[in-house]
Amino acid sequence: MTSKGQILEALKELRTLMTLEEGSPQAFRVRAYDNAIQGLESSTADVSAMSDTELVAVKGVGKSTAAKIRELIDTGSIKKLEGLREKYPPEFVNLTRIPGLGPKTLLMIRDRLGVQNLDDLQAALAAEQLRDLPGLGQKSEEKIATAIERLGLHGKDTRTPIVEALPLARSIVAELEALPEVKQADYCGSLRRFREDIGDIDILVASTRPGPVMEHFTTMPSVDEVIGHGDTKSSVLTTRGLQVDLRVVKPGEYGAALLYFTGSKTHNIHLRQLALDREWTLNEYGLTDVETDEVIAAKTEASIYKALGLEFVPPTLREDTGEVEQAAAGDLPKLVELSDIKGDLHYHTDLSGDGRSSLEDMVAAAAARRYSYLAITDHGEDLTINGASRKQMLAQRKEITALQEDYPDMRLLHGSELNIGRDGSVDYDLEFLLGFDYTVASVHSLFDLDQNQQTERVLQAMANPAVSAIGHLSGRYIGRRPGIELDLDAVMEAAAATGTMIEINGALDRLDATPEAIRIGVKHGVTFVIDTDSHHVNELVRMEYGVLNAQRGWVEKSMVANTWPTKRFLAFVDKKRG
Ligand code: DGT
Ligand code: CA
Ligand code: CA
Ligand code: ZN
Repeated sequence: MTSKGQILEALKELRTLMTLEEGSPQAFRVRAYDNAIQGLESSTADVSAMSDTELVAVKGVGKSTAAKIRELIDTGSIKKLEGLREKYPPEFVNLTRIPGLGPKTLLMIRDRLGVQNLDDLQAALAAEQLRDLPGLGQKSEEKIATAIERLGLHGKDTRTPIVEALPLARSIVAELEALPEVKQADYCGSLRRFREDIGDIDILVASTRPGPVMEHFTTMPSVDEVIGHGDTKSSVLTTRGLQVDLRVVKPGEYGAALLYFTGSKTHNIHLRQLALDREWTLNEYGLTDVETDEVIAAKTEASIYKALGLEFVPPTLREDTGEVEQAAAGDLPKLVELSDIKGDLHYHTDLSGDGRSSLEDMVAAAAARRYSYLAITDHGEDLTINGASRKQMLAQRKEITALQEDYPDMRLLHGSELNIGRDGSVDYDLEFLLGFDYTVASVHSLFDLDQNQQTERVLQAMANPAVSAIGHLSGRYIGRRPGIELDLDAVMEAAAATGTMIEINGALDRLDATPEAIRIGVKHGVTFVIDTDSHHVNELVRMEYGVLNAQRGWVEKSMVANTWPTKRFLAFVDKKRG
């Protein structure tokens, strides 16, 4: 059986490899895969059981993609995909993450210099070989070297951005859960802790019959190579070069195993110390009395924390940065949760050049989440191509006012996502800006300015009374574009002082502000807002990711403005506007 998750993984891989093959993400065939992926992601139908006609009827799926999906379902693989994998191995594909190395440039470098992987590329840089190639120069060499350094790509332990790992892990877990032998399955490790990048995926299964589970796991279509195969433990490498470890344990030991394999290692070591203090041992099988060999707790994580005299520590906090001490004192932060969220305040429609759903559809999608308020924030006029003119904004305001009548339970706010210029100025003029109900201002350009200049421009933007929040503070794309450099103490202090909210953007390839920045914000008493930055009705799910990232920054419900009732939220926004 081929699951929907497997189909989506295959299509995503095809999209990535076709970008190299065609030389551009804008190529017709690449966009065809993009459309198919988006169409399938928003369709609730069971793709794996569809006929060819039904497949083509899915929005975005063309004939040729439908044929490939059919081939995968019928034969377990796609010939085209296998050919592309041979041509572009994972370590080569990984190089596409480096800014400045587009597909065409990369292929030329491979062609001329035989560069196949990061080591080769660094050797070529060291030998100053890139500067002699067409379209490249000494400047490009420096830029590439800096990007490799700042993205932490060097070394053999390359990490995979969560945006690639999470869908794969969820798809594997869903598949394993469907096996009759499996009682429970979860991904654990750094992914469960919601780290932004992960070394490998760790999957845990509760079952009394590990054999068939192992068999299924090692023969999944996404498996390229089995690198370890035991009775209860296997490791595989996926076709995209990612390692996945599987461990099967007895149902009665599931909690202990989940705790152990979720980590972090330092959190585990701290817990084990607490166990030793009581003359107990803690390992992946349970919490045990050394003297009597009696098992004190093993079945659930909660029972183990309880026995150790600790509050339950959510996975997002398990990094041994003070959470064990606070759990012992009964003093863990009251973390924000998805169910606390009452609105979304960074939200695009197709009025933005990069928006892909209509105002009507976007508002309906928010209403389906039972939000109490929603700010529509299409791009301001300064963003070339994507921005909206004053005239367009005023027309949209009318539409929103009319639409409001259909949604008595959700307050619609008219906002805009402004662009922070080099000097910290933003789009339009103050009078026009104050005509909006709410704005979020973000950096969309000049990522290479130095720390002083970046800090100054963000401080200037926050001093603007019409700027309600700062969007995706660092501007990073995880593993692809390093964030801007900021004096975070200065920024967070000013955010608190001016009543400017700091956004926690839930886009899985951003997760921005970073947990480190957020924690500095918490220290300064900053008010946060958790947003999805949705450009399509599919993207509202990002709220869950934003909340998890907020938790990694130790954010409590009370610090998040969009957990507040409408009146209190609006009063906070209006206070800054004077
Ligand atoms: P990663 O894969 O580098 O993103 O990070 P993790 O945290 O997923 O680490 P991984 O995959 O090496 O191991 C998964 C979990 O297993 C880890 O978080 C804690 C546990 N673990 C692994 N090795 C040790 C160890 O030597 N001691 C203890 N106490 N726990 C370990
Ligand atoms: Ca791991
Ligand atoms: Ca592992
Ligand atoms: Zn946006």
